Formats: sequence, structure tokens, C-alpha cells
Amino acid sequence: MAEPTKARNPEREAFYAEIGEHSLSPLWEVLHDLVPKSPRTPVLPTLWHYEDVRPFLMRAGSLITAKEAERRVLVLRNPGLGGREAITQTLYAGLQLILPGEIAPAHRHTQSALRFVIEGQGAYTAVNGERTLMNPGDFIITPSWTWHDHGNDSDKPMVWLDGLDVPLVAMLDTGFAETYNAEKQLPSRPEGDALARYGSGLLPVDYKPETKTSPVFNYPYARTREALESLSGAQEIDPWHGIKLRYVSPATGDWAMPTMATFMQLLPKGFSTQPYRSTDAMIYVAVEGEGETRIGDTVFSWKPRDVFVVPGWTTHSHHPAGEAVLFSFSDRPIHDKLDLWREERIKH
Ligand code: 1HN
Repeated sequence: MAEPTKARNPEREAFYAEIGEHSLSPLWEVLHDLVPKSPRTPVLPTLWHYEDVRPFLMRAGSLITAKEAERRVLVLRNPGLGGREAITQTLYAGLQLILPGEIAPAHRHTQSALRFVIEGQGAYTAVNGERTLMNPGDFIITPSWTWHDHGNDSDKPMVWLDGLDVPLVAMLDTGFAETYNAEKQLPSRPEGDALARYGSGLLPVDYKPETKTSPVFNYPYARTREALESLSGAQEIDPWHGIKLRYVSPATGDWAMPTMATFMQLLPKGFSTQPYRSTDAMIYVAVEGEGETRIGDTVFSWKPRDVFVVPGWTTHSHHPAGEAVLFSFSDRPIHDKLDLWREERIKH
């Protein structure tokens, strides 16, 4: 800390100890920690290679069933957060495995969840009575307080990344949860209903949003990839982002989820991003291609299915070996809504 520390002497120490007994403390001893000149995060840049984690996931698969576990997930714990179930200060992430024939039983909670599909295809997640089949690269939403269950009717393991606002909801003391009265929900709408109603540049004529979460709950990778492909020949490629798109709610134009921002970006072959930082810590999943990301003094080499974290307000740049596609998410909507979000585009 640049600020001079206040002198401590026995009289002051005795006073602090005495008032401590009365649930009081001297602000002047901690003022500059409470009000830092710029963000000082305990979150550490961290990389999980999928090929290292996958054997542990499969071992978990023979150790416990999805039914007994309720959710068979290996949590991606940020080593800077002292053993908390958190990947950043506000967000949680984990890799969930569901084996052929298994069901992860229905429940609901106030925490919002996103799924980013990593491996396998043909398992489903059901949200408030509508099923969607999961394919690699799909971004799927389980909005706050919606019933959800997952099942794998395919003949291969399915793995996806869960991202939830668990630490945020815990900090706000707003966690509620319920279990459903059956293992799985009976479908009340056909598959593809939400995408047809809300995700085709059209909306039902009298539609009014009832919640702050997008009514589209599966953004299929095939569509996202097609959009990026069409733009890959574009002239203006952002020096800091490459070709970066954000997922939005078609009902509001706002982020797809109230607490989590989600993005997909294409980095053209031979392109490196310029150094950049923003207040929101970012969780990245490599989808296609290989490359390196420099985060402060740390260099991570990634390939498809690897997950890594960029702490908030930490300068980073991406250096793909060839064309690459990255998915990412953060708590940026919260920063935005509280007028706290800042970014810095650095020029070399
Ligand atoms: C949850 O409900 C799921 O529904 C996954 O798949 C991970 C982590 C913390 C709390 C609830 C799921 C979760 C979770």
C-alpha cells in the first residue's frame, strides 16, 4: 500500500482491544484497504486443461451416480479464494458429468445457471416443461427459480460447464430452493418451442417479458458459429476483441441473463488481440483452435475444452496459433447496472 500506515502504540492497541469487546473497530486503521485506488483482487489466473480434469470426472462417474449426487460436478475452485466454491468473487463454475441412462432430478433455486456444452451430444436439459437437446458449443440458460432436470438418453457420457451466480446470491443472502415432486418434469411444450417463439427475429404479438432472463434458453452453437463465419471476412476487426458477439435477450436487447454476461468471439488466423482489461473477471472456454493468453505475467496455452480465468482489472491478450473461437462469461451485467463497469484498451 502506498499510504503511510498510522503509528501504533500500546495505548492505541489497548484502546482497539477494548472497543473490540463492544463490536467496534477504528476505521483509520483500514480505510485504505476499504477504498483501494484501483481493484486489488485475490482471484488468481487459473487454467484447467480438460484432458487433465476428464479422468477425474470419469472416476467420479464410477464413484457416485447422478441420482445420489443430485448433480455430479467437479467444482473449478479458484486457488486464490481460500477454498470457497467460487471461480471468481461472484461466480461459480464446475464440470458436470451425466452418464447414459442417468437422470439429474428436478429442482429449482434462485441462483441462475448457464450451461456450456463441452463433450457428447443428445442428453437433454428440461426447463419449466421444455426439453432441449445439448450439442457441443451450445449456450443454455436455466433462469432463476425455474424447474430443471437433466437426462442422458444417448449412449455416451455428456459433460458441460455449469456457470452460476452462487457466490453472489450467497453474499446477498437471497438463496431459496425447492425439490420437484417427481424425478423429472413431463414435457408441456414441444422441443424447439422457445426458439421458434422468441429466437427467430419474431415475438408472439402480445408478448411481454415476465422476467429479466432471455425467453430463449438454448442458443445453439450451429447458429452462433454461422454468424461468426459470416463476419470472419469483415474488414473492421476490433484490435482488442477480434470478432466478438454478446448473447442478448431478443425480448429486451439486454444481456441474456441478469447476473451473467456471455460472449462468443472469433480470433482470425494470424491475429493477436491488443492488451485489454475490464473490471469484470472473465471465465473463458476454448471452443476451437489453440493458442496462448497472456494474463499479467502469466502465459496460458489452451486448446479446445480448456477453461481459464482472467481476474478483474488484469491486463490480458490472446494469441491464437490459427483461427480460434472462445466462449466467455462474467458478472458484467451487475457492474453495468451499478455504474461500476470500466474498461481500458491499451495500445502497444
Ligand atoms: C445446480 O442446480 C446444477 O442444476 C449444477 O445442474 C450446479 C451448483 C451449485 C448449486 C446448484 C444443475 C450447481 C447447482
